[in-house]
Amino acid sequence: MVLIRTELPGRVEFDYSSPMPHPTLSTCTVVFVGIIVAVLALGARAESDEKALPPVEKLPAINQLPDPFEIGPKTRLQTREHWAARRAELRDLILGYEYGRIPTETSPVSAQETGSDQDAATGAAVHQFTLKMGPGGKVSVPLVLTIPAGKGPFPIIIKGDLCWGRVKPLIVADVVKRGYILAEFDRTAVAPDKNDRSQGVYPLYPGYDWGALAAWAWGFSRVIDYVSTRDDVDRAKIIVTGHSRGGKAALLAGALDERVALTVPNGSGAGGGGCFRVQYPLTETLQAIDTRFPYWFAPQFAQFIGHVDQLPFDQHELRALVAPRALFSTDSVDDLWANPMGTQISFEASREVYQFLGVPEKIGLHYRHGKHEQNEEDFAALLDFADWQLMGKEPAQKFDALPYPNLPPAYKWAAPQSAK
Ligand code: GTR
Repeated sequence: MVLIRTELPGRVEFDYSSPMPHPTLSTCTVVFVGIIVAVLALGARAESDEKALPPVEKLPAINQLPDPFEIGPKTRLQTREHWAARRAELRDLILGYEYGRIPTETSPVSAQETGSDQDAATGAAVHQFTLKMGPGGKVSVPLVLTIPAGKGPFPIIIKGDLCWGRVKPLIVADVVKRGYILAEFDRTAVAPDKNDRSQGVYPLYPGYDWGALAAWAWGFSRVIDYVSTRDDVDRAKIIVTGHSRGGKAALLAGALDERVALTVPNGSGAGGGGCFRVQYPLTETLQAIDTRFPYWFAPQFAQFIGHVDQLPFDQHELRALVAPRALFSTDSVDDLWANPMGTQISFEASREVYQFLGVPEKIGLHYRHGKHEQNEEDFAALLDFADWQLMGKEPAQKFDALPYPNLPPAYKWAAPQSAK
């Protein structure tokens, strides 16, 4: 791949026009040397990255949802084989400006069982653990596994919102009856939900600019490290979910960790599944969220307050990082603060990437009425979508019904037709 210079970060990084050769014995050596050079270059890049991202005043205004296929002036991505490189660029851009950089983790995760029980209603086994994660196992994170009776391995739903209490018994019963393990962990033990970097994982990685959403996403990945070692878990069927700020974290986790088969943010809105550029009355703006919760994001995100048009990406491109893996968002039309309209638009825009990759059915959405919560109906929809996508069961409902069929368009582009 040839690196070429660009003024627009993230939009022209690689020369996508060069065909990718299929490796043969003779090209293997070249590929090996190439990998070494790339690894060294990546190291150098990690150090210079912070300087490499231009400040907001150097960024052009983009008055629509940015085109994820645009890789240079009048140049668009044409072939699927180049998506991986484009995805990596978008990931670096989104982490660099919005969530902050996340350390690569190599420390093992260990689990200490602290108690166990049996759920009388369902016969499910309930096990409590403390997970020890991070360098030296210094971060202790509570985890509760509810495991259906019977023979696994089972698909698993991981939710990070234990800080708000266990999922309601009715929902747990539905989850285990349908043959899924429920894994609930406390993301706030990974990083506190307040402006305090002296606790959780932060002190173990000085010099990283990540905010709480990125740290929570890191926590999801550490839970995956652990559950992947269990014989009762089907590693090909890992689902991450969460509500609101927990939904934003689940979406980021699913976007980054390719072990996740299905990502389900609920009511995630700003900084989650809804676009920053598409705002309706009473929805949470970039300014509102980054003023109240600056510690959820990287410090450099604040420069986009009042300059949202200069954000070189929008949340549909975070969603697109999940592709071609399954993505399903659940929301309420009454939950205006979580930007239900902007979430529909973000869904439609990110579906273009799924379309491009030939898997439009792998992205879905579900809207209900009612308050800001992840309730029985949201979980029932999650399970229906998961049954379809991961278990091959014909769905009883459709997952592409748009609650707002007449919203004005927010972007003029579409997936390139010639995708192959
Ligand atoms: C709100 C915040 C939202 C959402 C919500 C929640 O105060 O503005 O972005 O995260 O909290 O987590 O319940």
